[in-house]
Amino acid sequence: MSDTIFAKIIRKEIPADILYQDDLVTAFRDINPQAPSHILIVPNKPIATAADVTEEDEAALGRLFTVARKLAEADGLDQGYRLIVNCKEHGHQEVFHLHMHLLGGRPLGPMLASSQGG
Ligand code: DGP
Repeated sequence: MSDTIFAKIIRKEIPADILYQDDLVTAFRDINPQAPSHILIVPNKPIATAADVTEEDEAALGRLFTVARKLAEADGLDQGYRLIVNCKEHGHQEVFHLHMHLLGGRPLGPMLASSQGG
């Protein structure tokens, strides 16, 4: 797959507010925050979308959740938060390097806008 902006952030070739990095995942603040806390947690391996995951990715994908929990605690999100993974066009995915959004710091409302229907 082609390189993405997130691959460059993981390799520290372009700046980002990196909060956490280990052998499997990297976490950094979203450049266009939709809530007081808006963090992206990404596998270091460039998996394009949620539709491309395989069993060999399970360790990194599990790590997304434990890092999300730690970063939520660090940001004081004790009243709760939302974890989102957008997938391809209908999921409104913009960066094709799988990532988990961690959003919190205010009531986030229903998951989808009701006017968009089912
Ligand atoms: P998605 O629609 O799920 O693919 O979300 C992509 C997110 O990535 C979006 O919330 C904005 C964020 N983003 C895009 N480019 C950059 C960047 O260069 N730096 C950072 N920190 N975030 C970015």
